[in-house]
Amino acid sequence: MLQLNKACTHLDLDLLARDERNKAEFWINRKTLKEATSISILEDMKKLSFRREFGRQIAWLGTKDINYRYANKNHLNTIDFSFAPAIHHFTRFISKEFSQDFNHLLINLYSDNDKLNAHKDDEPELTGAIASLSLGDTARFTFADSHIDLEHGHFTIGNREFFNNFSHSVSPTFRGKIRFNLTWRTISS
Ligand SMILES: O=C(O)CCC(=O)C(=O)O
Ligand SMILES: [Fe+2]
Repeated sequence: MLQLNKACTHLDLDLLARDERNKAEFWINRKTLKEATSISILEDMKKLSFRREFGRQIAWLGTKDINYRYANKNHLNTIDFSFAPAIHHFTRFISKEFSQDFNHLLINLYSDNDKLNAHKDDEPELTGAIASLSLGDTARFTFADSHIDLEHGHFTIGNREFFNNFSHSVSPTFRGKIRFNLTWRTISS
């Protein structure tokens, strides 16, 4: 079971301090999660079923009846966060930390040579930041003239301006093993 209090203590999200975040036009932060938290969330992954979409597999869950529509496809939440207890705890934690009601979680699963081509997460119904957690193998996240290698336990969060302005892409995994990337979003209704 996720030890939320310990996880909170070890997850100091103020890599870029709150007031600096408020001043910056674009920002993306990265931090590493406590291993116990990553393992609990990986346990939740086993309960989900994934389907193929645009070069990788996906699953989604979140607040009932919230629909995230992109690329002419609906992603309506029929599974509530409470179905996945570690994810549920972590969602509440980041929602409080960032004062944002994350109501949709899109999970990417990369295996073999899966990758994600350049895209923006700029659908008009998306509001606020997108938070993401990488588990498993490492992949390269490329944006603008820059990149970050996302390893197991890396938690990133980028603001709306970042996702509206920067295309980003994701490489195949470095060691050919599987990688999960969980992306928490807020869909306005
Ligand atoms: O796999 C990643 O790190 C990012 C995934 C992504 O860009 C997305 O789901 O929109
Ligand atoms: Fe994206």
